[in-house]
Amino acid sequence: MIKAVITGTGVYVPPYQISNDELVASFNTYVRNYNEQHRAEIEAGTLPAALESSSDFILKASGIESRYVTEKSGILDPELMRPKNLERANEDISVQAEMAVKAAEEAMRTAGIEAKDIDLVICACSNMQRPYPALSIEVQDALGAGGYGIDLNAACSSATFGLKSAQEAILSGSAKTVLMVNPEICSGHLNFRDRDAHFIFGDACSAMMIQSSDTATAKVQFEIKTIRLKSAFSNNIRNNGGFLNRTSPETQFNKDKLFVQQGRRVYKDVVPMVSEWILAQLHDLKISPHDIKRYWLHQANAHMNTAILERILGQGENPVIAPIILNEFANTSSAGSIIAFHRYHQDLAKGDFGVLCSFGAGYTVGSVVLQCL
Ligand code: CO8
Repeated sequence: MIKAVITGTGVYVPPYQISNDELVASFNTYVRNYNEQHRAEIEAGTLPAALESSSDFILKASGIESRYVTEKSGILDPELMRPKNLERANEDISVQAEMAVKAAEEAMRTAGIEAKDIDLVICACSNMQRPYPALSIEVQDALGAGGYGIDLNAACSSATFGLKSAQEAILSGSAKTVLMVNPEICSGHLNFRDRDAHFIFGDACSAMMIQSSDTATAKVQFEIKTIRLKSAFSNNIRNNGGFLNRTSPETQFNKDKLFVQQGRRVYKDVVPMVSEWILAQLHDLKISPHDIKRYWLHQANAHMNTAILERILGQGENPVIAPIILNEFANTSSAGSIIAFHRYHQDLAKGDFGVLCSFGAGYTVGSVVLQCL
């Protein structure tokens, strides 16, 4: 019987890294300038003073130490606080497609396949830099892949939702070789003036090759045993940026047109949701959570992953069982759990089980049980 197997992964790491100290220095300069500019209103009590950020808080609250970004100078400029000049001419490959191509090339090398073998490209990520033509089709063209491309967005769970589409395409016979890419430019939709969130995200792109077991030749393969997806509507993570913004020019650049969240609420809602979801899936497969060699969890907050592990295993933080990459990358949305898989799967032996799980805006949860072949 044909199975869907993961045969290769790749990760593109953007060229610039920003430490917490660098980010906080820029943010605090902005705060001091803002308070100076609004001194009269602040002293009159008609405007609250802006509060400074701190590296200590960021590390303690989230576990994040640094992040990679596609463009650094604009983000750290206290007058701008956004990446700059990331748009290109139509004749040139777009920034997001370019990072996808780089990650894809590594995944293809690992899987031992050529672009012409690909018959489906799925671009799955939180934000596409344009509505159309689909980014997946641009990636398909840049690689010289065949078949067709589709774009898919399920926020931080885009990659696991994308894996489900890849698995279904393979099992139904509509594709043999699927490339899934997750090019995340989170810095493009992060409000670097928002003290609650300015430190949360980074940029990166992950890629996965998913193949039909009858044609896969890679030495290391992971069978996709089951994938369970869940969504439950919530306004606690939201971004109102979109094509209707221009119909209300007076609010076009309001703060809600970038990433906004109720972080505490998200934490409290998502931890039980995810742990119950994984436990139910493993129960139905008759696999004990203790027999899972590795949990590649979504990389948003290190404490969140510890709390989920506590509920699943009765014990918390464990970098071997549930590796953390968010200390270096911050939250890279859909790419996070795939980067964790990419870096920490080589030591698994034939027969070992692992769980790849994402969660985020929507809310969405995607849990994938894998077995090393
Ligand atoms: N520096 C210093 N102090 C601060 C700062 C700061 N930068 N920010 C807040 N504080 C202060 C607050 O003012 C508060 O002070 P007080 O106690 O005096 O009122 C105190 O610190 C505690 O504040 P919080 O309660 O807000 O802090 P938390 O401990 O809850 O930590 C976190 C905040 C880190 C945001 C945490 O709540 C968290 O990680 N929650 C989970 C969030 C999550 O997982 N979200 C998923 C989002 S990703 C997703 O779904 C994909 C979206 C698409 C991608 C978007 C790309 C841009």
